[in-house]
Amino acid sequence: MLENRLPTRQTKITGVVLAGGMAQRMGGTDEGLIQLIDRPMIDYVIASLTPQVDTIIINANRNLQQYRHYGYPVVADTIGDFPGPLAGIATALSTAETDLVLTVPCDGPWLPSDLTQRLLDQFTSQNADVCVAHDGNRMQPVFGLFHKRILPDIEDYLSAGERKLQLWLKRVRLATADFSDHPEAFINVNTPEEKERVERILSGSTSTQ
Ligand SMILES: Nc1nc2c(ncn2[C@@H]2O[C@H](COP(=O)(O)OP(=O)(O)O)[C@@H](O)[C@H]2O)c(=O)[nH]1
Ligand SMILES: [Mg+2]
Repeated sequence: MLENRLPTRQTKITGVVLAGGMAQRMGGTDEGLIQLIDRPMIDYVIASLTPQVDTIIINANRNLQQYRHYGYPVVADTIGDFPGPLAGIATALSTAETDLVLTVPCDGPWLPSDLTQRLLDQFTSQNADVCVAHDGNRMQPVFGLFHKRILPDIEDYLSAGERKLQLWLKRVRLATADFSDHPEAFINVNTPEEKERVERILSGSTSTQ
């Protein structure tokens, strides 16, 4: 059972680690389980996410047994063929018991410690359906806060054969939260070269700047 270490927050939030991609640029290796220095990549994400949410779900499409070792529910996409992150978001929204779901990718080891708070502030003040992070140049929609009420619209969109998360966002009341002061948050590991770079940064031999 997770302790909610944000006593001022009344709204319950489920954190979802999106680990359901094919990771083609990684040669198809299951991204969340790739070793970064001495631990699977998802360990870093879960460690940063835990104090920010009330409960966690892992969304994965392979190696479900290994993901279950973390002790959280592991859910596979309800739509097959790896249609993209929106399928993972839909799966999470249909599984979560809270109205609000925070998504993060499994391949970014530096989640801001105030990710939830900043997304929730903008979500609430802009009366949004969805609030996503903005890095100063562009939206980073897999770092997002989604309300359960938009699930039917995602399902319609996916059933129509649409896939693109960025385009789907045009259909909802969208807020963004500024994280331009956290450029490291959006460094993610998509290729073996990026993995090497991130490992160098984590081991302290170089900086994120
Ligand atoms: N559930 C699910 N998640 C996916 C799928 N494709 C990608 N993802 C997840 O979405 C996130 C972003 O995917 P990634 O390939 O790293 O995209 P990029 O970093 O934006 O180029 C990662 O956490 C992936 O695991 C999918 O088909 N289903
Ligand atoms: Mg990525």
